[in-house]
Amino acid sequence: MRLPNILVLHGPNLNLLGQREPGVYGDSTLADINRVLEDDARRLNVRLSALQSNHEGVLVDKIHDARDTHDGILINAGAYTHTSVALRDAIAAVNLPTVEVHLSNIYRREAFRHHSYIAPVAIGQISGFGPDSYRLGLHALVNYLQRSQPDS
Ligand code: CA2
Repeated sequence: MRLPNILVLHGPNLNLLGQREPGVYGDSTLADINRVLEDDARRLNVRLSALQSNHEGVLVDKIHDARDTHDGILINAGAYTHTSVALRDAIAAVNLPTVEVHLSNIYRREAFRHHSYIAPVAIGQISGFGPDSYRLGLHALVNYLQRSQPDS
């Protein structure tokens, strides 16, 4: 039986985490977040690969490729959350269980951040817990996969 394989996607500007605006996004770097997720993945007995891109098309291509290689997607689409029909269509097209996460609570922020194009095609959304949003999202996604594919 092969282990479930999770794709973690980080969208634009998240490469700057820990280097700018610690008041909004905290002081963890993206490498810190990926390291914690990799530790959690080992404990949860799943495989995990992570990618950050500032380019919408790169993220779309990665989602398409995931159709044949991955079982679920954990995504912080960054600002593309609020703008990208292309990312939403890609997630809908591959039909992989997807959890949307945000470091900040997008509903406590500017009105333009309150709408997500991703949310309607995600199985759920976690927002506002800093790096723990990713960890909670990973646990939720793995639980979902175990419930839907109990023998894998
Ligand atoms: O809270 C989140 O995780 C967001 O997805 C972060 C996005 C923002 O556009 C969303 O509304 C909510 C922005 C990521 C930018 O990351 C930075 C990190 C350090 C310095 C500047 C930006």
